[in-house]
Amino acid sequence: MENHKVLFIGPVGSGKTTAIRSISDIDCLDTEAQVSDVTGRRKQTTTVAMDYGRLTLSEESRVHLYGTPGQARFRFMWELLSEEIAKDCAGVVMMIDNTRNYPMRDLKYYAREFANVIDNKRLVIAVTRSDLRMRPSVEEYHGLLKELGKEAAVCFIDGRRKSDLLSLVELILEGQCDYSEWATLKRLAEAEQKDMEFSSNGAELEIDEYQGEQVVIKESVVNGLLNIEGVLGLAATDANGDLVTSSLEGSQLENFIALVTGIVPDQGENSSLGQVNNVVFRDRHENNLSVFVWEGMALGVVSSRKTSTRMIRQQVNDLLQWG
Ligand SMILES: Nc1nc2c(ncn2[C@@H]2O[C@H](COP(=O)(O)OP(=O)(O)O)[C@@H](O)[C@H]2O)c(=O)[nH]1
Ligand SMILES: [Mg+2]
Repeated sequence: MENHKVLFIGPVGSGKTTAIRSISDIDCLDTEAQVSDVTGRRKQTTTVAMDYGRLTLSEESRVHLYGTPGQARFRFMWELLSEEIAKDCAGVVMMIDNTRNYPMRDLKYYAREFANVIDNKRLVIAVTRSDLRMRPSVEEYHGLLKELGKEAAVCFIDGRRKSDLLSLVELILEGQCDYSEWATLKRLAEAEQKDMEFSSNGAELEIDEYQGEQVVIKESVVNGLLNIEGVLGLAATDANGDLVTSSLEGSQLENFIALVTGIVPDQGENSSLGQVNNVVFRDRHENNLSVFVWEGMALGVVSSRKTSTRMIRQQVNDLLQWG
């Protein structure tokens, strides 16, 4: 019996769980939890541990499918999966959701986070939700991969279509597996999904046109953040140091300005938005001030002491990508 492994990585909502479920011929491991944060606007549950599914190709050949949780707060699982599962996997499928605000930043981020795995494995970029937004285009992704010095096929797929996913697995296993019935398998899948409706379930999401990869703090991001329980206010400055938005007053605002014009220590790369530095301060009123700095811009979020600052960080990331 040949056992092949394929690892699925990528941001929340890009379709990893859906993909693995659609091609698995066994019931999938369920490590989904209800989402309680801004992710909930996009989907009801999120993977907390990992996805696992299995695809039997023939009596001699099986494919084991593993999916990582998307949110960076479950990063410990990424390390485990890259160390244990990825070392002998046939290849990696990186799923990218084309409707996020900065999908190419996601690609860069996951390429960096999983560099030790993908540097010596076959990599396929699977772009989903292109039914909702066409750009970035295949050419734009190719350009980015070239810039990064990475070789990978770029496939625009529908993450819900089994036949599309079979094509991805076929690409990964090409030359590594003797199975030759892919065409039949895909035809069967197409027949199965013939009567299924793949609605563009994004109509209610109001997805903006692609604006390029320059991070901007949109009004919807500000409102989204202010709606989070425990968030008391925020302020942001642009690359020139000018205040672009603020709901802070008095000493809180002064603190924020003083901090961003001063020196913010480097806390490492911890976000798909590139080099985002994040430090947390506690103010006189025992509230937390989380400061995020990237590419000269700064965002300060004041939250009550009871609210987890890690949660705030995740929400800032999700909102900047989705808001
Ligand atoms: N419109 C559209 N929806 C998709 C596509 N691919 C996946 N989805 C939906 O997007 C959501 C993805 O969620 P999930 O699989 O949990 O993503 P994960 O966080 O990567 O595991 C599901 O509701 C899918 O039905 C696509 O290509 N187009
Ligand atoms: Mg998932």
